[in-house]
Amino acid sequence: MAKTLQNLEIPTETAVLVFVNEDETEDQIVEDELAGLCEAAAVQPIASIRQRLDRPYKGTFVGTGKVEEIRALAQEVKADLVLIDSEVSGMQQRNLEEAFKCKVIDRTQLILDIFARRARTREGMLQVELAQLTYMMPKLMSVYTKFERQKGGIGMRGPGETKLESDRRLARDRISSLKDEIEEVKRIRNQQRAGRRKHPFPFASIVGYTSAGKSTLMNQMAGTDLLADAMPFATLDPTTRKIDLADGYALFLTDTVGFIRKLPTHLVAAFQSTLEEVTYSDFIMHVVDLSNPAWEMQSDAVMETLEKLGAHDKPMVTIFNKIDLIPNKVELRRIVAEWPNSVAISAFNGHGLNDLQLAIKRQVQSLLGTVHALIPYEFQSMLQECYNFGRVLKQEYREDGIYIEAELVSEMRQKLEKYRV
Ligand SMILES: Nc1nc2c(ncn2[C@@H]2O[C@H](COP(=O)(O)OP(=O)(O)OP(=O)(O)O)[C@@H](O)[C@H]2O)c(=O)[nH]1
Ligand SMILES: [Mg+2]
Repeated sequence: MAKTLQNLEIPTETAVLVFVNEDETEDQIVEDELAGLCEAAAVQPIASIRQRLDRPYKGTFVGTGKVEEIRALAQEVKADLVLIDSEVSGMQQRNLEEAFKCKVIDRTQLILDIFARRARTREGMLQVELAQLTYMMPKLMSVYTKFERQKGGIGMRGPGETKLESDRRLARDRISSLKDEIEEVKRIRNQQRAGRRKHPFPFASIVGYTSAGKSTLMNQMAGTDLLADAMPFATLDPTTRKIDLADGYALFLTDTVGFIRKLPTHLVAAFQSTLEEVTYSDFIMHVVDLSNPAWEMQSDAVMETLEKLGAHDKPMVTIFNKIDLIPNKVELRRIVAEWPNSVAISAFNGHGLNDLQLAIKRQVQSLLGTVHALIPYEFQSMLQECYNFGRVLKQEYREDGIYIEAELVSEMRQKLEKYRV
C-alpha cells in the first residue's frame, strides 16, 4: 500500500500571500512554489498581492502604501495571517502585525513549520527545534508581544512550541542543551557510518530540489517503501541502503531531505547532522525534475546549497528525472548530451534505470583501484578481507604466497601496499 502523508489536516488558517520577487519572469514559479508550501503547512491562501522590491524597506519590509493595501485586503477577506514570501526581521514583523492587526509569517517560518510537521525521529525533532529557536532568538523580544498569547497555529507549531514563549535566556539554555543532544545523536550516526565504512563500497547521496523524485528513485533502486509525495519536504530523515550493481559492484545509497530556493540558513546549520551524509559521500547523485519549467533554477539552487555544505566538488551524476512527462525527446537528448555525466530516467516507470546503473557503476569503478599483490601465507586472512572489501579478479596459490589481482577501495589498497608486486 502506498504511503501517504500523515498529519495532513484540512487547512485551518487562511492567508493573504505577499509576493516580493523582483524578476517578472519568475512570477509563476514563485507562486506555484509558495502554493505547494502552503498546502504542506495546511494554510489556505485566499488572496494575494505583489510588490516588486529591489530592496526591502527597513521598518515594514514593503512600502507604506503597500502596507495599507495589504491591511485593507486582509481585513476584507478576513485572513488569519499575512504570509510574506521572504525573510523579514523581528522588527519588521512586529510593525507589520501592528499594522495588519493579524499574525505575520515569513517564508522561513513557513518552511520551519513544514519541517516541524514532518519530524518523526528524535534527531529530526531536535534539529527542527534548534532551527526554530535560533531563527526566533532575535525575534523573541520583538515579535512575541502582542500575538504571543495566541498559541498554536502556523509558525508556532512543533517541538519548540511551548519554548517559543519563554524568554531569551531560557531559549539560549535550550539551544545549548539541544546542541548537546544533537552531538550525541551525531556521535551514534558517526559510529554507524564508521561501521559501513568498513565495507569496500563507496557512498553516494541522492540530492536534489524538493519533489524532484529522490525518494521515488530510492524506492526503485533499493526496494524501499519510502514516502514519495508531490508535497514539498516529504522526506526529512535520511535513509541508507546497500545497492547491488552488476558484476559484483555495490554502493551505499542515502536518500535525504530536499533543497529549496533560499533554503533558510538556520535550517542548513541546524540540519548539519542530517546533511553530513551528503558531505561524507564519495559521490553525489543529483536528481533534477526535468518536467518542471524551473528545473535550471532549481538545479542552481541545489548547487548553491551543496556549496554551503562544502560538497560541490564531489563527483556528480546528474539524473534528469520525470522524462515520462517530456514529449520533446529531441530536446531531451540535447540536454543529456550537453550535460556532463548525465542520464535521463523516469523513476516513476523505471525508464532509463539501466543507463543510470551503468553510470553509477562507472562512478564506483573510478573510486576503486586495481592491485596486484603477493600475500604471504601467514597473512592469509588478508585474502578474505580482499573478498569482503572489494572484487578479487584473480587468485593463485604460489610457492611464496597467494598472488591476487583485485579491485579495492583506497583503504584496502593501502593495507596491501607492502605486498604489491
Ligand atoms: N511523472 C513522474 N512523476 C514522478 C517521477 N518521479 C517522481 N515523481 C512524483 O513526484 C513527486 C515527488 O516525488 P518524491 O520521490 O517524493 O520526491 P523527493 O525528491 O523525494 O521529494 P522530497 O522528499 O519532498 O524533497 C511524487 O508525487 C512522485 O510520484 C517520474 O519519473 N515521473
Ligand atoms: Mg523524498
